[in-house]
Amino acid sequence: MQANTFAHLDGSILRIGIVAARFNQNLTDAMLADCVNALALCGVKESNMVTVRVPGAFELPVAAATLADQRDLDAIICLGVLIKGETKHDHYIADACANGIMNVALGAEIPVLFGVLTTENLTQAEVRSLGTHKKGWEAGMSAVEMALAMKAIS
Ligand code: RBF
Repeated sequence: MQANTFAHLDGSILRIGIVAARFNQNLTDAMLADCVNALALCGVKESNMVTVRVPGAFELPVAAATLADQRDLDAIICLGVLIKGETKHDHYIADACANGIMNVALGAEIPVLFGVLTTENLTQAEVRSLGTHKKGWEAGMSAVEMALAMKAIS
C-alpha cells in the first residue's frame, strides 16, 4: 500500500478548517483525531483549527464551500469513509464528493484536501483509518504542506 512522507513543516501561522463526515463514525472519529494530531505536530494552534461534522461524505463539499467563503482559512481538509455496498451508491457519492471538493478548491483558490477513503470493504477502511496507514494524519500533513506552498507561490 502506498503512503506519503513529509518533511518538517511549520504550520504555526496557519488557520485550517476540517470537515469530517460522521458516517462510519468509529473510523471517521479516528481519522479526525489523527488529522488534528498531525496539525498540532506542525505547530498549528488549536485556536486556529475550525472543525465541522457533517452526516456523510456527500455533504463534505457544501460545508467546505461555506468555510472557504469565510476567506480566513489557509486550507480545508475533508475527511470521510465511503465503503462499497450492494448498490452503486458509493460511485455516485464518491464522484459527487471528489468533484465537489475539487470545485471548491479551484473556486476559492485554497487547498481542499481529499481525505476520503473509498474502499471495497470494511477491512480496507479499517487498515487505512485505524491501522498502520493513517490517512487522516496524511491529510493533515498534506494540508500544511499545501498551505505553505500556496503562500510561497502567491
Ligand atoms: N456516507 C459516507 O460518508 N460513507 C458511506 O459509506 C455512505 N454510505 C451510504 C449508503 C447509502 C445507500 C446512502 C443512501 C447514503 C450513504 N452515505 C454514506 C451518506 C451520504 O454521504 C449522505 O450523508 C446521505 O445520502 C444524505 O445526503
